Amino acid sequence: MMNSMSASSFLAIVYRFGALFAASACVSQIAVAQTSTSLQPPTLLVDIDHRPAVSLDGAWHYIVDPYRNGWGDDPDHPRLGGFAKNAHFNGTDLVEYDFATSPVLQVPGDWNSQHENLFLYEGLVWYQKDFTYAPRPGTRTFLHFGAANHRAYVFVNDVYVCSHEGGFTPFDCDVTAALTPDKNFVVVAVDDARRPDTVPALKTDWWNYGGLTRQVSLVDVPQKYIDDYSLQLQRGDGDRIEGYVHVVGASAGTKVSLRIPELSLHQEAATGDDGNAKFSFAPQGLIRWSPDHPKLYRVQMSAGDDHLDDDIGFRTIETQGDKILLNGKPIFLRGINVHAEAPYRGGRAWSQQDADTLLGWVHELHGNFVRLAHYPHDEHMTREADKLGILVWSEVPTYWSIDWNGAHALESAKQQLYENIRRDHNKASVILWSVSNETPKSDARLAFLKALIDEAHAQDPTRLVTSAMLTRFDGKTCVLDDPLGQYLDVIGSNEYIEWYGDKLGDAPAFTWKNPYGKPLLMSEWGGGAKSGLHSDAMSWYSEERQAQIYKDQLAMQSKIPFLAGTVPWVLMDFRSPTRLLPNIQDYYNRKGVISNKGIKKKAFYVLQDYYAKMPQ
Ligand code: GCB
Repeated sequence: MMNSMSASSFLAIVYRFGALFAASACVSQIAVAQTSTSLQPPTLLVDIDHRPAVSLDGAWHYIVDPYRNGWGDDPDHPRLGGFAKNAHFNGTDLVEYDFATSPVLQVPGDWNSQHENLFLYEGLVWYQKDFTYAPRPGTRTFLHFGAANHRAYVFVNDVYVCSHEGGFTPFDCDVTAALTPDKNFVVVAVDDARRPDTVPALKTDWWNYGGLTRQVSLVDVPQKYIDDYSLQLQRGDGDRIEGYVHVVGASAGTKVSLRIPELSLHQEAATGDDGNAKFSFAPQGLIRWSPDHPKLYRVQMSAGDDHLDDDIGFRTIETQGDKILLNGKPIFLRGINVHAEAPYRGGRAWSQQDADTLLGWVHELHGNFVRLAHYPHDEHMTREADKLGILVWSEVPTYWSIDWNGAHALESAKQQLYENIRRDHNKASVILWSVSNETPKSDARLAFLKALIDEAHAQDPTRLVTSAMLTRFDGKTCVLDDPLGQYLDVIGSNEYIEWYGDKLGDAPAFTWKNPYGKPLLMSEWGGGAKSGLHSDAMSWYSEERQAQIYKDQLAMQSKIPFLAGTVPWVLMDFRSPTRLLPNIQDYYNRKGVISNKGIKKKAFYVLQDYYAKMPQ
């Protein structure tokens, strides 16, 4: 368990800055950058939405900087100089940028779907916002980012405060020392240029939506504050809840109190040298969280001046042979894959409304499970899944080909996994951490992914670890023998029988072999259809062809005894730079059972009917 960024992550950030400066030919500044005391690695405060916050959402000025002029070469500035200074053109001095007279982007929001000329832009964009803020005396102030794709470098009042890499996880910069009472400004350089050493790397089948894609806010906490906690029901008999509350800045012996009023429970524990106060108790009359009854309890924590509430469900998840057990009983996961694509308006999904719409459709399908592909989605999704009783597969973007031998890629994947688990490890809905999707076999890949699996198990021993793997075909036999399977709790298998290869009608003849004897989730299958395109001839992209693939696949899958769940690809059509067919795809992957405009295709009803008839 890590309670703050590891030393190696910290070094990785310094290293990344070195690489960045070298790349931008500011080599003379590297030494200054590495020795500066202002470098603050970002932390991650859990449960941010239960803390009082001042929103910085709304209009931010932006400057598109394709040639990276803004990195600057300012000897007075220990870091990037240039645009972080927020200069104004006044007619007297030579200045070649000015945020105040530059256009605005809405935050949260990707830049690609806000301005037509940024639709295909990948690279560096500078964001700027003025704000007034008066922190409470004696507090620390964090600047919270729900996510920034892909790298962000943050300055407050021209002071460098933090950087972050990874486009889908939150981070919090300590800005206490940089703030001035009243008037302030923040500048964020966001860079979504794809690189071979990042995670994901150069090629994805989704749009590389750049920018400040999730909410931004200012959060005050006392000097000693709760940054993390974990409270989980232990596996086995009895309702024993175990966990910890971690307090930053606490001397050993600091008292932490925990209340669950609905259970008339009040516990106290003292922090150890590591800042953790450990809890273990067996409340009377606990109602377990489940899809049928997604019971959440208000949990109140306090340590010194800090108070934090959360709504937490308690359940167990484990495997027994090829079964997945929820609360000790086998469950079949009636799933669907979901991309973080905003219904109707398009662009990167982030809002409560997006979560309501996407998960509402899952309920309409009679589903009880979503795979949030292929990266951590906005926290609204997992909060809402907790409330609705929808189980979740949560993934990091170790997708297709990654720089398996590179230290940077591994460090970044580990960091994203760590942040994803830390953000959501009190969400009852999340049952599976996925470390990767469709990664081609090699020794280097196996070592890389094993390291991620080990990290996930160590950080969260209460949940299951999985991966969506490529399926090996031996004629019409599908063999689940990817060596990665030996380290996983649950096997995920992506197969596109009847779409990528094989003829329509072939699926029911396929049989499956499961040498590891672990539960199998059919983590992807399906086919494309353009909404409204109908044909009796089963022609490509017709709704009829897609519906037939669903029927054939479900016929095949219903005969697999070790199948623990199924997850067709995908709920809604989504933007992808690899889908170029005019008038059919138009930069959309059309494998949704719902169009990007919210229109349900025939396959939606095939799946809905199948799920409705299953034992619930
Ligand atoms: C896959 C990938 C997914 C793609 C999908 C497709 O196997 O995991 O990201 O979008 O196939 O549509 O081809």
